Amino acid sequence: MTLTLHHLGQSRSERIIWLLEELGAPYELVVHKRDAATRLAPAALADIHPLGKAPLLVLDDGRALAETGAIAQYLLDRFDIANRLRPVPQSPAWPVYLEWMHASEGAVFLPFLMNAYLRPSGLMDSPLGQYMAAERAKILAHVDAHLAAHAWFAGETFSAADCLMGFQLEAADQAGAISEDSPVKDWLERIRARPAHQAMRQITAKD
Ligand SMILES: N[C@@H](CCC(=O)N[C@@H](CS)C(=O)NCC(=O)O)C(=O)O
Repeated sequence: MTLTLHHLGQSRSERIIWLLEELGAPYELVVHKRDAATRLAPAALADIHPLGKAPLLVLDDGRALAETGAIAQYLLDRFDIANRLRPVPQSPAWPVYLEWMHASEGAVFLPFLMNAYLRPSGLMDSPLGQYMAAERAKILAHVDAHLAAHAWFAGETFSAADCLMGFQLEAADQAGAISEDSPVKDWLERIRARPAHQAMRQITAKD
């Protein structure tokens, strides 16, 4: 039995496809379509894991693993023994890497995700909408300052932290939220030049 990744179209689970491609790990892919009206995941995902969200990684023994961060750590511990995609623990880059790995689904994700709920509800100018806009600006300033000083999220070397930050920043770029003089533009160009990112884009083009 091999690993099976359950991916939801146009979702954050594309980061795990990219990571699997970077690792060169063997996997089978199952693509699920969002409901056209609600944009929610189909019931098929809830048959695999109670939360019914993507990504889900079904392991060799049939256990379904949820949570992007946990899946990334599982894959790295299993397929990145040589630490190609993460700094060595105890190196100065290690805590920097850890912070961005967790920020990607933590502080960074929510203010961008809230756009998807607040905009259709006409709540962008509400107190919550204004709070989330201020949070997004703070996060983008933090990301800008980091990428102005370092080539990659973990420092001077590409790592899995770049994969985990990719979805949010590509979405922000698509929404026109990244200014032309932001170092994020250059980082986006460099991630898009990576063969594994291009392989992921070929797969997700059908989403
Ligand atoms: N914290 C989870 C979040 C998973 C999640 O919310 N996935 C979204 C994809 S962007 C989803 O499946 N949404 C569809 C739904 O909730 O029905 C993770 O890191 O994987």
